[in-house]
Amino acid sequence: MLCIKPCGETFSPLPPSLDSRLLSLQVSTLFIYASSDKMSTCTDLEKCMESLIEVFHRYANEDKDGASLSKKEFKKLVETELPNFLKAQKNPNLVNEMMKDLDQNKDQKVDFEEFLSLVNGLSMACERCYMLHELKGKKK
Ligand SMILES: [Ca+2]
Ligand SMILES: [Ca+2]
Repeated sequence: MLCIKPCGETFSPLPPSLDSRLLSLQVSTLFIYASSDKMSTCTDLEKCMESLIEVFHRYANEDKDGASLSKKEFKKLVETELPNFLKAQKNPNLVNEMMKDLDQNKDQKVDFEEFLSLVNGLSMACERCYMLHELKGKKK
């Protein structure tokens, strides 16, 4: 059973838009939760969050900088984790363009927050397809 576990002792700098005290409180709650024995009580959403964190770090940790994805790491993540999405695209330069779009602070790397905007965008697109599908199903 997957569950949120502590992922390290250091955290990347918090975006100024977030209340850092609130966030650290939430993080410590996650730590308490992970260290309890109730591993089987993880909800679907908690499992999703853990998967996002794990997938990101699986690729980000390939070089010395585990806090962000280099261009090479990002390419590998997209090719491995989003093969169907990639197959449906016809732009051979897509991965490079995605990276450029996501890299908000222009440091040539994709950090977790920037990675989340990819997940966010793709999830919203998928949800639209899901709704269309639902509507079609109801008309029948
Ligand atoms: Ca890295
Ligand atoms: Ca960046």
